[in-house]
This record gives sequence, structure tokens and C-alpha cells, in this order.
Amino acid sequence: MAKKKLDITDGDVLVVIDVQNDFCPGGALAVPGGDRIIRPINRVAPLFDHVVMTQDWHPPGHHSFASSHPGKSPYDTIELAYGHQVLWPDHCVQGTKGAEFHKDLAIKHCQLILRKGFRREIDSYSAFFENDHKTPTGLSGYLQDFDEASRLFVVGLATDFCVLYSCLDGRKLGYHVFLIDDLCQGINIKGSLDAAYQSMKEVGVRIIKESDLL
Ligand code: VGL
Ligand code: ZN
Repeated sequence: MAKKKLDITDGDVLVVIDVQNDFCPGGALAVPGGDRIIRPINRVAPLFDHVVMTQDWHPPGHHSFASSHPGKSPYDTIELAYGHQVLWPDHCVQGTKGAEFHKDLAIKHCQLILRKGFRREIDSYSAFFENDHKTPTGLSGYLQDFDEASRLFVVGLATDFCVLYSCLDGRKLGYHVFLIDDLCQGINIKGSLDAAYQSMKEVGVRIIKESDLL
């Protein structure tokens, strides 16, 4: 017998993380196969009345860029005031082509585009809090205004960074969180992808597939 599909209802929010040119093949911080998830995301989006998209949005000289730290290379890690920081190639610089959403992403009914990572000294992986785990992005306040918002379905790039921290913070804030695994793609540095699944499972993020919805 076919497995029962999850019913999407009014309290469900699709959160689409960072589907931007720089995270897709040809971009400055390309996630392998990053563009393969775009059509499937377009396919599930109409199930949701509420869709939020995030956009990584850094000023030039952002502290997460290796180029801001003389002698450092991309993928080195350093200690900043708030803890470990992986250093990245310059990416998603405000107003550049690389920071634009991929042209194939087509979610006309998206209600909120939330930009993050715009403070020069602090990175922001999660859709909810910056990397100090304290400074809010505003998404939690926005969702609280939807009385019924209770389940978050998270998709996008990259599984082991921005998607991961968005899922963890979603749980901390008390939401039921579903990661639609085949609608995400990871970077995987030094085992970060396995570690990401492990920590999501530990806090009760449910890992599902597109076929659980459609
Ligand atoms: C991301 C690294 C740096 C992401 C953003 O979207 O996962 N990763 N900035
Ligand atoms: Zn970034």
C-alpha cells in the first residue's frame, strides 16, 4: 500500500534557504549540484500558502571572507568574538549577480525575502539568529505573527551550513522542523555533512523526501 503523504496545511511554512547564483555551479561558493534542487523546490512550493526565502547578503570586506584576513585562505577557520568561523571565498556581495536568486527559482507567491549576513563583523548562517546565536534576524517575530505557524519545511543551500543552523534554531524556537532532504545540497568540508545530519537528528529534525509530500 502506498505510504500516506504528509498533508500541508495553513500552519506550515516553506523556508527556502539561499538559492543564489554564488551557491550554484559557476558561482563563487558553488555547492556541487546546487542547481539540481531548484525544479523540485518549484514543484513543492505551490503546496504551501506561506513561503519565506532567505538571501545571503554580505557587504564587501565581510569578516567571513578569507580575503578580509591577510595570510588566510578559503576554508581555513579562525576564532572570532563569537567562536569558530570558516573563511569563505568572497560570495553573495550585496547588489552583485552572485547574490541574486538563481533565475530558475520560481516561487511567485513567496511572501518574505529575508536578507542575512549584512553586518560586516558577524556571519549569519541561520535564518533566525546570526552566528553569535543571539542577534535575531527578525524571522521569528514574523512567524509569531502567523498564529498558526507550527511546522517549518526547510529546503535549499547548503545542507551543512545555512540549512543546518536554520533547522537547529527552528527546533530551539519550538517549531516542528522537517528537512526535505532531496531539496537540499551540501558543501561537505571535513565531514560537515555527516555531522550536520547527526546534530539535526539529535534535536528531532525530521528528515523527509519530496515523495513524502507529492
Ligand atoms: C552559506 C557559507 C557561507 C550557506 C552562506 O548558505 O550555507 N554557507 N555563507
Ligand atoms: Zn555567506
